[in-house]
Amino acid sequence: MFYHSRMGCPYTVLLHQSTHEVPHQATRQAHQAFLRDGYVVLPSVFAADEVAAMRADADFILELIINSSLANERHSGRLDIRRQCDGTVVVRKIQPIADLGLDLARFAADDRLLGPMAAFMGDEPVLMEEKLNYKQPLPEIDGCGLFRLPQDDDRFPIHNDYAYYQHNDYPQAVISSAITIDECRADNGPILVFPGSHRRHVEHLRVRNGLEVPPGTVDLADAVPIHAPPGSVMFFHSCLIHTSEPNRSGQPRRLMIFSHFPKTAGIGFDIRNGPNRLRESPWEWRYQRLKAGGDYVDGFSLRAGA
Ligand SMILES: O=C(O)CCC(=O)C(=O)O
Repeated sequence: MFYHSRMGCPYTVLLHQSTHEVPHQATRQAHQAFLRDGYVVLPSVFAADEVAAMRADADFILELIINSSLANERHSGRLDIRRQCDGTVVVRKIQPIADLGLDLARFAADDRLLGPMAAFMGDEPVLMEEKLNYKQPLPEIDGCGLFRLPQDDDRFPIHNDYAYYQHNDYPQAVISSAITIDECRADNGPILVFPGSHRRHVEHLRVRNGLEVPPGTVDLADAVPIHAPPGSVMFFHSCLIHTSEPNRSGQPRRLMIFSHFPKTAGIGFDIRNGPNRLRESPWEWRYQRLKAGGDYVDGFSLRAGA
């Protein structure tokens, strides 16, 4: 297995062949890249059957959240969805998800994430939040009127994650790991990173779809697109400035992002996403009961029109 960082292919290093153990030397090199650039990519960490399990969970969760919204006539608080200017509806993100998909939940505790992260943070990583960024255009939905659908696309502003964390006093030592469920390519809105930008946090401005660094902080010409096959992992520092442009491929570009904090930071259990899980779960159970009792029939399917 190989990893790459800002230098791309010339800086490709053999990590491991077929085991899940990352040899010490390779971890050290990945750690150096992480310290220098604020991120490091390990390509093809997860095997094809594992990626298939992630896709199955992603589809299940998407159908669950749309159908639960339709059954309850209420926009799920987990769902970030938009109407693009061509009229198509796109799911940008569903958060949180670890209580909805067993395989995705298990991957949050996988040694292939925890091992490198423990080395990078010098502590035991503890899960703080998880989100699935779908960038997925949807087939037509009957009853779509109940959703709040801002006219917008699925881009992410130019930001770092610490801009959000600092409001809750979470430390800069949080590390995120983004697993590519689909290949990330030039045409599907891959993450773009600004190598070395993690060394200094800059205060952000509020923009229409989140927080953004002030104009002039970075030059888009310096952005490095993270192109990677399915099952790859990008580890990144909470202060690394990153962004992504709209997915123009017509296909999903799913990225599973886990964020872990160092245990010594002593952040409370599920303090970030727990309240949303508690708010949403009774509605999801109500949907299941309506469906089991024959009072609701799923109106949405990803296979419709396939
Ligand atoms: O999924 C993407 O393209 C970007 C994700 C991102 O910037 C975020 O979730 O903070």
